[in-house]
Amino acid sequence: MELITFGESMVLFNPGSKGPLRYVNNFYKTIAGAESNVAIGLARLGHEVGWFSKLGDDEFGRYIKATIRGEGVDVSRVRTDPQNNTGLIFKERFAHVNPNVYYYRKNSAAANITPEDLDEEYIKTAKILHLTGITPALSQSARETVFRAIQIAKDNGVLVSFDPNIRLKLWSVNEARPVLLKIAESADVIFPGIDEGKILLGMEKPEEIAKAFIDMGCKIIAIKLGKEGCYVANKDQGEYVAGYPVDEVEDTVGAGDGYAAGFLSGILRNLSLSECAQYANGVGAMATLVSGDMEGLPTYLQLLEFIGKTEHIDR
Ligand code: KDG
Repeated sequence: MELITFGESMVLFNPGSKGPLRYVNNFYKTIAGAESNVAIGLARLGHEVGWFSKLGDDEFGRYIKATIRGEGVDVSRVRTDPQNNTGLIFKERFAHVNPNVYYYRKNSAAANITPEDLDEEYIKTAKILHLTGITPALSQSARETVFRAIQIAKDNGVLVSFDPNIRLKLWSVNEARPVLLKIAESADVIFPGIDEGKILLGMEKPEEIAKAFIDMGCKIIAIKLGKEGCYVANKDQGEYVAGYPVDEVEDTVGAGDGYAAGFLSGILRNLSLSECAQYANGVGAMATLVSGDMEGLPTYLQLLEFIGKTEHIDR
């Protein structure tokens, strides 16, 4: 595998209309999950990727597994939990703000993941292990699983990639900060949003945030700046890379995962820091054009067309 990731995926009920959920009568069923979004993004870009989690022994769990498998992601290490349900998430859309999400995932099957659910041999085969800050927010055992996976990666020369993905509906800032900083210290590549830099480090300037993470031991820092693009740095250089403007944003949820998938594809293709950032900005922008957390993630050809590296032929 080029990349392995794990974390909770949920069945997402996406509303068929905007407005408060109590007035919404139609939903369509799809899937959500930061880590599976990244895995699907990379698979569409042509990479060999594995994702795993613990799913309930229920129809929703079977649906998630089949969907992710259908995207070409290896799901051979997914575990089933006969005792607990697959988590659910509802989205609520408004015209003027980012969508709200409502989680129904407390004590879900994925929250019951433990270090014993890790297949050490499998993780060892990867070039990159990708983690997010959502998993350690789920439960104490999920947190322990993240740290055990990091240990396996570190012992076997697997690059650790980390998206802090702070979710304040799952834990408080005071609970999250020390845990996420501890993971950041082990990360080789980190993808903080600019707001997350502020929450984690109390800093606002991308250059300062990048330096703080480099001083912690991170090798590549890619700071997401929304539609402005990103600031990327390593110990020798730092630069702003402009985003790709889009006319009609459909759904911002999942854009950060698209960004990570684009960047990691660049790393797997041995591209320069600025090329990785262009891929990341491109995939992140494309993810916002389609409703749903992963539906808008492009194929490699679609990405190259979008960022102007090849021509689009439509007929
Ligand atoms: O990054 C997008 C994810 O946040 C979304 O797909 C759902 O994983 C999810 C979460 O926990 O919020």
